[in-house]
Amino acid sequence: MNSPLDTSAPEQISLCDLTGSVALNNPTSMPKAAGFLWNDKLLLQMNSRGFAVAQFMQPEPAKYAHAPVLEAKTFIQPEHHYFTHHPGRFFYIRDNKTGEIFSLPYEPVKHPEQTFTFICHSDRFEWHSECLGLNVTLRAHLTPGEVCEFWKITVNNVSGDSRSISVFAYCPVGYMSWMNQSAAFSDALNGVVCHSITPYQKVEDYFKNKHLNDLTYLVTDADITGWETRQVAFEGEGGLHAPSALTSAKLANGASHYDMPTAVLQCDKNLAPNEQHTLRFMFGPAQDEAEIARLTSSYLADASDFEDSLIANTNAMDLSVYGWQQSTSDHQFDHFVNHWLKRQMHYHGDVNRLSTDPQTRNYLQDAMGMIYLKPNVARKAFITAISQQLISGAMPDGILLHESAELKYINQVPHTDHNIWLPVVLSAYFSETADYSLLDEQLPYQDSDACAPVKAHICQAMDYLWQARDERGLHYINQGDWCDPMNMVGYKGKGVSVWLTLATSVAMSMWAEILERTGSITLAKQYKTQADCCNQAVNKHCWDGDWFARGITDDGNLFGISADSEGKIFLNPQSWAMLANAISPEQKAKIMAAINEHLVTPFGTAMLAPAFTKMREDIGRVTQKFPGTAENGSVYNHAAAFYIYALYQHGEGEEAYRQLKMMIPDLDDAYLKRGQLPIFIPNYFRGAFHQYTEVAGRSSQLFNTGTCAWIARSLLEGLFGLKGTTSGLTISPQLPKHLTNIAIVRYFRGAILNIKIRKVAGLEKKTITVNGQPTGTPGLVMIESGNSYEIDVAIPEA
Ligand code: CEZ
Repeated sequence: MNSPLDTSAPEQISLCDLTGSVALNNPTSMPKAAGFLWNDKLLLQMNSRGFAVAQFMQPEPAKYAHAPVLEAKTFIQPEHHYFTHHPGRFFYIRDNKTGEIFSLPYEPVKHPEQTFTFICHSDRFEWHSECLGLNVTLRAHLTPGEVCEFWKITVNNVSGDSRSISVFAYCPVGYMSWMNQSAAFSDALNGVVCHSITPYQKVEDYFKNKHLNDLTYLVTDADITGWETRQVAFEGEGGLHAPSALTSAKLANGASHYDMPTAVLQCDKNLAPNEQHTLRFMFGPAQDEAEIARLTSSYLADASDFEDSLIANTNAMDLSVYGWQQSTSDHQFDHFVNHWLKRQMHYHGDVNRLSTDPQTRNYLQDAMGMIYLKPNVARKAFITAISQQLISGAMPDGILLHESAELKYINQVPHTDHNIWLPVVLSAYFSETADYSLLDEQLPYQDSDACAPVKAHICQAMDYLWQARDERGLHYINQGDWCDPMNMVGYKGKGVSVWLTLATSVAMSMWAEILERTGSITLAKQYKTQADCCNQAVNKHCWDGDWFARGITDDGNLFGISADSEGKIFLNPQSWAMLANAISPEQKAKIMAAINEHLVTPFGTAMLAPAFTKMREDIGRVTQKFPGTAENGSVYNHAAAFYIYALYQHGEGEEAYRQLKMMIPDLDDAYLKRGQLPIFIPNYFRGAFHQYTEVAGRSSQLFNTGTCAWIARSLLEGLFGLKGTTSGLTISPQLPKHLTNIAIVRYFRGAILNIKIRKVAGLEKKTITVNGQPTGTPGLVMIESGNSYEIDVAIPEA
């Protein structure tokens, strides 16, 4: 490992320079700490101790290793609970002379004397452990295009004596199906194959299911001395930390006939002092044995093919020449942004959270992150989404990404905000690319034969928002807006959302600006006037004295106000009032003070406070979530990111940076409380700081979140102040006091910009030179594709 980047980190965690990797050196200090790998068909979340959550696409998300009970089919859960029989990838090592065992990663044996390091690299997981005189390295990776996990274990005899050892690769497969499940060893494949039939009852499902990948395999290149495929026989009376099967010299080679399947392979080896032995395994789902045979011959016949599959993954995960690389005096922050933030943005835009019907708002905001990395991918996503608009102007609740995909779960609940995201994300797209030709693309509708240019589609989306307001000019909420579980504010058809009214205003202003830039002056004026009307309506009906209310219920009650004992203040209406420019300077000061007083916690800014402790039937199921989790008053990072962006829009760079650092903090002991490695921004940290102080700050461990695209936008447009114009870029950085010098390499419209921003004492106004020459218009730099530019920006120190 490289030298640690920062010594202020708690000793359990270390960052490695250049590689971007993060190491955890203790299996008990953050027991749920996890990382994730993905390709376009498969996602593998591994926690440091060996538990796994894996999903693959066929094309709907499915599992190939199951928990003992059939799980509800829904999004990957926050704060995942693990239990001994939870799916995992485990390797028992046995000293055949003494019978002693230990296991990697750490579960199930949890040997008290074993050393432990878990390293998350962007392309692989690695564990290092020493126990019983054996030094073991375990590695896992995926490779592009294959639905398969690649595991490699190397055991090195460091004891000084000759040793006889057995390695048992154990991948619990779990309860596959109540209709049909079995498992057996296959000589031809050199591994275990578990068979199942996905349960169904409707005859039409037979024809759909017969193409599913119902096999789960564990195959190896090693010489096998034994195997077991019955979970109960393997575990016996000993329990997973001391399986009965490991008390015999050789596994019983049992076949499972409707017993709960498992996959255990035994490999024996005599090791001379300092001799090491490497074994390779592949684990995953398949449709048939021919598919498994293809995988083994492609990757297990020759060790170099196995290594090449890792190189392919390393290359696929390398984002260094996309977007930007930053270098400031805040090394930990740079490290996170350059490696992990971009990776998480890429994950969202790449695989759409492993869904075939992403929620429209998620799909569009995830594509917003892609604008900065691969703008063509974002463009395609916008075209896909807009082509599914309804002729009424409404955007659907979810975007279908596959011909057989259907709107499921939350996408069957009518939400009212989807239209607003179009101009919001397009404004970022045009700033980044100036590709206004997108506006002229002729696109269809979901429910009509008509076709219209994108520009007309967006106007229709705005007009639809405009007519969905009540007599006061406030936007109806129906069964939810951005906040999914706020499902009972307006289900009777009257309730309105303050946030959505303000978001409508933001969308219309952003759209007006785009129209103005492309010469549609009259239309631009119309939408600008409509935005102002929204702002006036909110100010007239929903200002509570120190902040804005969150909405008005079906029964006409304002909520999210000082008179409420729970859910007094919500963050989103405040940030979006700032974004909508719906506030006076006095209101802004009041809002920021109220947020500081009621919502800021040591772990970030909560989404609402105090968290609800009982159901409010006029607000909805958000009030039933456990106080301080998810939308019920956690530090819901997506909402906190809106606030950060709003602060930058208002020139509040100092406070914006403080907020950013609460979300992406330096490594200090509070990390142990958060319980998460600094390799992604989680969906939330527990809030309800005053109500449940002891668990406040705990990470959801969930890496699905709209946050990252907004953090990227905040950094680029806000902190660095680099915003594209039709012909180039404006430069208006907002550096906090303690950052005096920053350097950014920015990949922008085919050019490479090497930008240095420095504060100069005594300087009166910003000066910019490009390749040594002062710029004509202050702050504006012209850019041509294919060129590279040295841009020096001097700003006053104040
Ligand atoms: O899902 C997210 C949605 O994917 O919640 C956000 C919303 O804007 C995103 O589009 C805020 O509500 O159904 C539930 O109760 C879930 O809690 C979801 O609301 C939530 C989860 O965080 C899953 O990511």
